[in-house]
Amino acid sequence: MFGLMDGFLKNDPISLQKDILYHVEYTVARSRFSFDDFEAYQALAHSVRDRLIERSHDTQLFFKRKDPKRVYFLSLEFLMGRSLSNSVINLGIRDQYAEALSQLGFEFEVLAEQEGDAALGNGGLARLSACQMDSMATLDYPAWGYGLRYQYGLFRQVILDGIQHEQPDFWLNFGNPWETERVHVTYPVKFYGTVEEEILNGEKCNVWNPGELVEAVAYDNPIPGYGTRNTITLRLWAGKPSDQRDMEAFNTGDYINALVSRQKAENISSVLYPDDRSYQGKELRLKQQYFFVSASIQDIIRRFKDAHSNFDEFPDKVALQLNDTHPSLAIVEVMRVLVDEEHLDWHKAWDIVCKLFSFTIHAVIAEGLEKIPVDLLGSLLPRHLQIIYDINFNFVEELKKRIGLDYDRLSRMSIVEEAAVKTIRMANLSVVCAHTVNGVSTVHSELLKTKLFKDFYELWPEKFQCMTNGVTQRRWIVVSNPSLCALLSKWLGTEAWIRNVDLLTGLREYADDADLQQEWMMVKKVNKMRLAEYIEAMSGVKVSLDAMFDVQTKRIHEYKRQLLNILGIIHRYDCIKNMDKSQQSKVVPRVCIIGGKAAPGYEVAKKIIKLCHAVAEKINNDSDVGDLLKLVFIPDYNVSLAEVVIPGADLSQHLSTAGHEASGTGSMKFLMNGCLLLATEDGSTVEIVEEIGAENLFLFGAKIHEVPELREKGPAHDVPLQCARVLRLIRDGHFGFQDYFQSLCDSVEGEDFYLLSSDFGSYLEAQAAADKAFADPKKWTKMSILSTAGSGRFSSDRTIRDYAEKSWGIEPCRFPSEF
Ligand code: DL6
Repeated sequence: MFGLMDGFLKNDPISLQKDILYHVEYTVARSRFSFDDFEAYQALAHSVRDRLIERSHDTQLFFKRKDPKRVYFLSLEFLMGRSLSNSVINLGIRDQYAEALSQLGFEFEVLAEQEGDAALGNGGLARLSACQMDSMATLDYPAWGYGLRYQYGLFRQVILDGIQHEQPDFWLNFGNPWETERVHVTYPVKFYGTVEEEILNGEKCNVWNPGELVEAVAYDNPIPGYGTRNTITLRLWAGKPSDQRDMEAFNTGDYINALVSRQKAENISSVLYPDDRSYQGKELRLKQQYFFVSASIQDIIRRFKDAHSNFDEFPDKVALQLNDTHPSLAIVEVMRVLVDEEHLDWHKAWDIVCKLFSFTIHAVIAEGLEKIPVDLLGSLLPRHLQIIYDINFNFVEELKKRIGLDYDRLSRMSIVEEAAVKTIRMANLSVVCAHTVNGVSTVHSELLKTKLFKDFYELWPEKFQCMTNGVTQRRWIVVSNPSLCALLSKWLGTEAWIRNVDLLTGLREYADDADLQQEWMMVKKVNKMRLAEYIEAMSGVKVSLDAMFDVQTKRIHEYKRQLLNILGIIHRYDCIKNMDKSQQSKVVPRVCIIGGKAAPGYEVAKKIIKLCHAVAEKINNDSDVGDLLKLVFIPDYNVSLAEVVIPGADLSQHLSTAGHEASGTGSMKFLMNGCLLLATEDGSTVEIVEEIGAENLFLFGAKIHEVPELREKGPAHDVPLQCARVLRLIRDGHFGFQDYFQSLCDSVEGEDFYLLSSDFGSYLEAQAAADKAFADPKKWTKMSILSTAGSGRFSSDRTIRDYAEKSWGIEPCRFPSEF
C-alpha cells in the first residue's frame, strides 16, 4: 500500500533522473534532448524543490496537529547564499543526484556553480540569521522566519582602477526556483492618514484611517533540516498594489496617477539598505520595517486564531524574536492590534505583549542604535506614535516609583529622546518590553550590562542574557569543505558530528598522530589549490601553494582595521626589500587575501580598498619579492565565495579594536575549517580562547579595558618607528595616489581613534609568531586540528538550543518518520 508517511517522491537515481528531465521539458520548457548547464541547473533545482515542498507540507500539517508553541524569527536581513548543495545535503540525497546527473552527462558541482547568491542582507547579522534558520530546522523546532523579499539584494561590488563601484544585484532576473509565491497569502498594510476617536459598543476607541494601503504578498522559502524530515519556512514579503484602493482611484478617473501609485507599492520591498550600521531617519527604511512587521504579525495572529480564541493563550503559543531593533515596531503593532482591533484592555494587552518578545542586539556602541524622528513616525504611523507615547508614559511613571526623580536617569531611559530632533529610541522600547535582552558573546553581553543598557540592567538584571553566536557546520564544513567532512567522519568513526558538533572534541586525542596530520595537510592543500585557481582566474596572480594563505574577509570598516593589515603588509614588503638573498631564504612566503564590501557612502572604507589595490599592484609586480609576498583583493565577496576562501585559508585575521566587535562569526567558520586565527581579544574571540587555549592562536593588541586610557593619550602618543616608516612610504607616493591617501595616514598619526599605531608593535609580534609556527608544519597542523576540535561551542545548534530553552520556551516537534 502507498505509505503516506513516505511521501510521493522517490529518491533513487532513476527516479531523480526522470524528475529532472520532466522539469527540463515542462518547467524550463526546453527539449529533454537538448539543454545546457543553466537549464539543467534550473530543472535540478525544481526537482529538489518538489521534495522540499512535500516535506514542508508534512511539517506544517504536523505542527498544526500538535499545535506547539512556535517561535517567529523576525529579521530584516537574511544572507542565504546558494540553496542547491545545502538542500540536497540536508535532504541526504546529494550522492543520488550526482549519480543521476552523471548518467545524463552533467556534473553536480558544475551545475551548482550556475546558481546565484540570495544576498538579502549586509553582513554578520544577516548571515547569522541564515545559520540560525538551518539550526532551527535541524533541531526540529517549530519555527518560522519572516523577512523582506528585496528585489535588489546587496549590491555587486565591481572594482575599477582599485575603486569600488556598486552595481545592482538582479538576483531575480532568471527567476528563483526555490521560492513559492503564495498568491492567497496577502495582507493589507496601512500607512499615513489620521486617527479618530470613535465610540464602538459604548466604548471609546481609536480608529486609524490610512492614507495609503499596500498589499503584502508572501513568498515561501523552504529550509530543510539535516537528518530530519522537518522543513521549516522562511516567509518573505513583497509589496504589491492594493486593488481595494486602486479601484477607487481608477473610478475617479485618475488613470495615470493610479498606475504610478501602483508602482510605488512595489518599491517598498525593492531595495536592501546597503549600510550595516546606519539607517537613521529614512522614510523608506521605516516603511520597510513596518511593512514586514505588519504583514508578519497579521499572519501570526491569523495562525493563532485558527486554533484559539482567547488571547490569554497567545504567549503560550507564540514567541517573537527581534533580530536587532529593525523589527521593534512589532511590539507596537501587537499592542495596536490587541487594543484597537481585538478590544483588549490596555493593561491586559501590555501584560501579554511583555511575555512575547525576546530581543537580541548586535550593536556595540550607542551611535549604532536606531532612533526614529518623531515627525517621521507620526506622519507615517500616527496611531503607533500615540501608542509609543502611552507605553512610555506608563513606563516612566513606573520608573519614578522605582528610582525616584532622578531626571538624568529618567531621561536616559525614556523611550522618547527630547533632543533638537525629537526621536524614538527603538532599543529602549525593545528593552522595556522584551522579557529577555540578549548579547551575542560574553564580552558583548557584559558591555550591554555595564555600558549600553547599564540603567536598564540595574532595574531588571534578570532580563539580560548572553547568547553567544554560532554558525552552522552543515554549510561551513559539509557543503563547503567536503574533503574535511570525509576526514572528520573517518577519524571520528561517525557522521554524527554533523548534528552533534561537540563530537569534534574527539579529534584532540589524535592531534599528534602522524597519519591524521598527513591527511589533514592534504585536505588543506586540496582546498588551497581550489582557492589558488580561483585567484588566478580572477586576478591573473599566480600564487604558490607553499605560501601561508593569510585571509581577512569581512565588511570594510575602520574598526575592523583592514588598514592595520595593509600597513603590516607594507612593513613585510619593506623588510623583504631590505634583505639579502640569504635572509630572504628564511622568510615564510605569504599570500595575503583581503575581501569585503564598503557601504556605498563610506568614503574612508573605499579609500582603504583603493590602498589595498595600490599596494598589491606594487608588490605583485616586484621581482625582488617574487613568491615571498603576494596581495590579492577578492572583489564582490559573498557567501558562495566564502565557501571557497574559508576552507583554503591557513591564517585568518580578526583585528577589530577591542570593544568594537559584538561577536564576529567569520572567525567561527575559519576555526571550524582548521584555520588559525590572528586576533584581538574582542567579541567571541575571548570564548574561542577558552575553548582552544591561547597557545593555539595568535593574540595581540590592547584589551578592552585599556582602550579608553590609550584613547585619552590621543594624538600625543608616540607612533612606533616601524609604523611611522610605513606611513612615510605611503605619504611619499611609493604606491602612487599620494594625495588621496594622506587622510588615511593622518587618521593613524593624528587621533588614532582605532588604535592602529598603538597596536602596531604587538600586531607585528603576533605576525612573527605566526610565521614561526608555520615554519614548523607539525606544530602548525596540530594547532589547526585543535582549532577544529574546539569549534563545537560555536555551532549555531548550540546557540539555538540556548535560545529555545532560555528565551523562547519552545520544544522540538519532530515529524515522525525515517526522513
Ligand atoms: O551578531 C551577528 C553580528 C556580529 O557577529 C558582529 O560582531 C556585529 O557587528 C554584527 N552586526 C551587524 C549589523 N549591526 N547592527 N545592527 O551585522 O552582528
